[in-house]
Amino acid sequence: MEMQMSSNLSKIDLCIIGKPNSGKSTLFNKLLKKYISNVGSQYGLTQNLIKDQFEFKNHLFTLYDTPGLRRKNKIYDTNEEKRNKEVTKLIKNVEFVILLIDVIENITKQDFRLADLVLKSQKSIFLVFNKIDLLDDQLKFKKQTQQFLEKNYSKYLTINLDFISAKNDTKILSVLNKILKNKKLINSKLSKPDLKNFLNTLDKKNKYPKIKNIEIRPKYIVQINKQILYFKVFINSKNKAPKLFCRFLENSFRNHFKLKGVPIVFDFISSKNPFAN
Ligand SMILES: Nc1nc2c(ncn2[C@@H]2O[C@H](COP(=O)(O)OP(=O)(O)OP(=O)(O)O)[C@@H](O)[C@H]2O)c(=O)[nH]1
Ligand SMILES: [Mg+2]
Repeated sequence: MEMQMSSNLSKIDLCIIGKPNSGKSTLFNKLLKKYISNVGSQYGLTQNLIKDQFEFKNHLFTLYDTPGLRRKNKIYDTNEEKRNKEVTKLIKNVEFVILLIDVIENITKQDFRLADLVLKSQKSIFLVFNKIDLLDDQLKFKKQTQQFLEKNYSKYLTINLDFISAKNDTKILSVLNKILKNKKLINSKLSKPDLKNFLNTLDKKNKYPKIKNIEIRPKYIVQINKQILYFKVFINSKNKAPKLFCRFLENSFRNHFKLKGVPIVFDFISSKNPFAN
């Protein structure tokens, strides 16, 4: 009977990654409401992947705690290298990743590297700043972080941002709720008229980036049925779509359809004969 009940739950795989000491095991235990993974101020405490399950709003979460990930040039130990590879492999097998960042250290190059790794695997990523209880002015920190990333991080529209205290159980549920919302977004099906309307809106704005004086335009977009949001974009050029254009299209698309914080794959397809209609 119990087996049957749990099979009705929708499943979500979630892993927590981040630098050593960012509070991964603390968050892991809080989400599971039991002390499973050892917590401590000692650097590199967690040495193995730890896995457990919990239920939240009709969903069965499989949660993973992972060893802290340091920069490659700080690793002298083959065991640590092996552990890193395990985490990299795990990222490819889950849907959602929480990248935990200690607010006192703030975001570093290593965090951006880890975020890139997750985004390359086309997973949904939550950049979660932890230990906000240690801040004098939490609101100011949030605003500054948001503004900084919006300005300086080209993947800003692809990520989700949160601020928590794992230790004090502050705002942890809000992260879970956002993950559930995110899952719904990932399953969006956009209709043909909606996609056409998007192209019309772009045409009206007429702000296509010019590359060597040539304006590249999307002619047609079609959604392909896949596990993730996947679109084929046909363009009016026989050459490969330039990066500038790809970024322009992706950002416009995310803003138009309010698809922030989810992975989207755009497959740009050049025309054999760009002048044919
Ligand atoms: N003030 C404060 N301390 C926290 C918070 N979360 C974790 N800590 C502390 O940070 C230290 C590291 O916590 P862990 O959960 O062991 O960190 P970890 O990321 O699992 O570390 P590794 O396993 O070494 O990678 C511990 O001393 C925790 O008590 C928090 O929200 N606020
Ligand atoms: Mg740990």
